[in-house]
Amino acid sequence: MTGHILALSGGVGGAKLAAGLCAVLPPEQLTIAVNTGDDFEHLGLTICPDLDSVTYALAGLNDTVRGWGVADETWQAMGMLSRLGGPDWFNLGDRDLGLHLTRAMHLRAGDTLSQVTAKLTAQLGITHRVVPMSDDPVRTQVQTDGGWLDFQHYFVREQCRPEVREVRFAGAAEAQPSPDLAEALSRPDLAAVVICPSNPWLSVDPILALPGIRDRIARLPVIAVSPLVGGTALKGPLAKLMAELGQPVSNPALAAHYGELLDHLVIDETDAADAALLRDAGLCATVTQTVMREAADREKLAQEVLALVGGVDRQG
Ligand code: FO1
Repeated sequence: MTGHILALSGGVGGAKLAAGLCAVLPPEQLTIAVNTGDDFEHLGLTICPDLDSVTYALAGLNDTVRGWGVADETWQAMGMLSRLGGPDWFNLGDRDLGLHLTRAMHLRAGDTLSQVTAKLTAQLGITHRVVPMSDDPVRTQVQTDGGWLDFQHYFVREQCRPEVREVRFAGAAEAQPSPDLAEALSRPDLAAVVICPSNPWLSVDPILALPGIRDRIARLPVIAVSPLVGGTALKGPLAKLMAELGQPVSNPALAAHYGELLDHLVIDETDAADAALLRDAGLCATVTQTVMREAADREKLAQEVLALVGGVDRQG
């Protein structure tokens, strides 16, 4: 396959396919644009959970059991913070804090989020381009019976318990795509967009909400890997959220959400029956194993996705 690939990713689930793509594509052929709608300011630090999940996964530092943060983590700083009466609902491990303090230092010195991310990923030995979707603040918020909640308050503090009526991305309309995302989108050799198996409503929509992104992507082959497995989400609030937003928890509903943008949906073998429904709706569908337990699974899925690129017929 020739040409450049733009991958859109949220956190943990997306990071797995991002890692697979990095294993099979050289750095100059791949840009991974990451959702920053989950970001927030906490303890005077800028927390970027999805950027950090992708960074830790590509650096081989991620905690695969907990799903987020760094492996072999310790929690001494949190213990002290808690003892001192600080806000201890959001857990920042000692090693993770090292990254956050370094990011804070660079941001305070005037770096953009893109510049800091380039420095942090390079320091961790990552040669592929991991870029924030935007350097401007975009904040995902969910409407609940108790009013609008900032994303991490919903996700971590409230453990996704409140029913979600609506999702919005504060600041998205005024935000610009980051320079590296804009550059990837303007490349004449951009061959396809790969939407990683992240939550469409919470992790991919913030990227698509940036001005100009949908229009540009609509002219490219777009291949998404479904985050649904066996008719539900392996992790996270996707299934609960789809139901609360009045959607059937299914691949056809997920594809309908992406609408015209999407050309090809890759679905898990446990959902093979959805393929005919997707094809009836005019989409291409590929059935394979999308569950990525090991590096070999991630690479195999990445290879399978890339093999589809030539088969999607659109003009860039
Ligand atoms: N998720 C949790 O469920 N509890 C936490 O305390 C928590 C802390 C945390 C700290 C840094 C970081 O980068 C991520 C963290 N996450 C935590 C994960 C994160 O909030 C979510 O996985 C994403 O925002 C959803 O993609």
